[in-house]
Amino acid sequence: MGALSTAETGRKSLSAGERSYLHAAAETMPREKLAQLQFERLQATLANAYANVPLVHQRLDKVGARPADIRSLDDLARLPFTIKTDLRDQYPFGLFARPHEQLARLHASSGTTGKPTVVGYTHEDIDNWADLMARSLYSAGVRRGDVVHNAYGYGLFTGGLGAHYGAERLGAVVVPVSGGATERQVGLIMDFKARVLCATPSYALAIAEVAEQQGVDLRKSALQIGMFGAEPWSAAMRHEIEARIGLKAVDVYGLSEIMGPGVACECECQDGLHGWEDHFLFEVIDPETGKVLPEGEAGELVITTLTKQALPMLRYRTRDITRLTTAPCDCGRTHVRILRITGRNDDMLIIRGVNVYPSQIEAVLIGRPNIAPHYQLVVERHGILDHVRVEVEALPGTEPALFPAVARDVRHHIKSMVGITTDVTVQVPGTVPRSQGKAVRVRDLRPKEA
Ligand code: DLL
Repeated sequence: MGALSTAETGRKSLSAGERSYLHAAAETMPREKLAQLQFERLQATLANAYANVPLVHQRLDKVGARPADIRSLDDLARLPFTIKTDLRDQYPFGLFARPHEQLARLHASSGTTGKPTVVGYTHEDIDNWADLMARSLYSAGVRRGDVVHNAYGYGLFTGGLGAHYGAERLGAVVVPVSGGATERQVGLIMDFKARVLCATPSYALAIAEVAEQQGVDLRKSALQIGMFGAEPWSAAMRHEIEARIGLKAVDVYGLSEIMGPGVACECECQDGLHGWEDHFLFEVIDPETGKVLPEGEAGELVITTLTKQALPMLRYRTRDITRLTTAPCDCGRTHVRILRITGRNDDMLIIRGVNVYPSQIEAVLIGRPNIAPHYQLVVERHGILDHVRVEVEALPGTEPALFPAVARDVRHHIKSMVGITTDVTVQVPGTVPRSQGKAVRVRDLRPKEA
């Protein structure tokens, strides 16, 4: 699973006495006991969804998998998948299993194409979410009394409020800055002595850049832990951020359809993200055939919620590509680990037959001489073939006369490491738009299918 060496991370391996958990009984539960708990909770979830969500009722009837027919976790594969368009088709509240009187909150995706995806929570759902995000923060090393600078966007996006409630639940001190006004963020991080930075990896990098421009050395700040997620990021990006800010960058995963941030998170071992199995069931399927893949094989992550009341999700196809392992983790947690998410199915580019995720190109760009870690991929159609142009920035101070040679070097390395031919344009610093949340990595200029 590509564990980081202790030399790279600066950590020593854990002794038994150093292992610590927020919810020890739940996090270290023997796997057989965990499976039993999951099955009980799955039955309750099925009963809830079957009784209260007409679409689920119809679908389970149709395939002959009513709640009573599901007798063990092995029967999970008999349940139909839920997909993103189900939420859109049932806009806004069609998949909700609770009336408004029992709801506490709604969140929604921005919905750049078509209708947004709306998700809802009861008070108990919000409570569980706070617990799981607190658990995630704790497993990453965050503790009571830590100042948590929360630069995830507040609002309909689940990042801001999700991290906020989790940090408060843990007993940390939250600074609810949200994204934007980056100069001010740098000042607040320094003045309030934040130990923890919550942000998308691309926004963390934007903060680092602005700090450098202001002459502020974040490596000398109190920051020690970054809780980064909400978008794919490469291992190279992790090292870049760690070097520029001087903290340990921790990967946290989640999605609004399932809950929000805190569905899975790295522990101090940083060898995959523990998916919190007392609240979710994780499967990996072949995205083409829908067949469940054996542990360790790469495919699409599918998640079933086990405790969600307002929006129970059965076998939700996340479109995120990863692998699972239940091999013991040095931290002593027994919960499954998902490997770093390489990318989303929807973001995959097929360039002359080669499947490519933006994060693979990112991994090549970061660390190449004279290149800054700011890039966009422009996809165009040339005749019948798709073509990628990589727009990347030169490091500040690089002579413009060198740009063509730098572009040739990058092009060569993308070809040899990713296997695709690209055009590379090296641009002056500051030309690639900086993100304040999820970075836009791909500009797709291909004609839309009629
Ligand atoms: O991004 C929730 C979140 C907020 C997670 C803050 C982590 C931190 P959505 O906006 O619904 O929810 O987007 C979910 O973002 O399906 C993945 O494609 C991607 N994603 C989330 N976390 C990671 C991660 C939030 N750690 C979608 N690595 C997911 C890679 C991630 N991709």
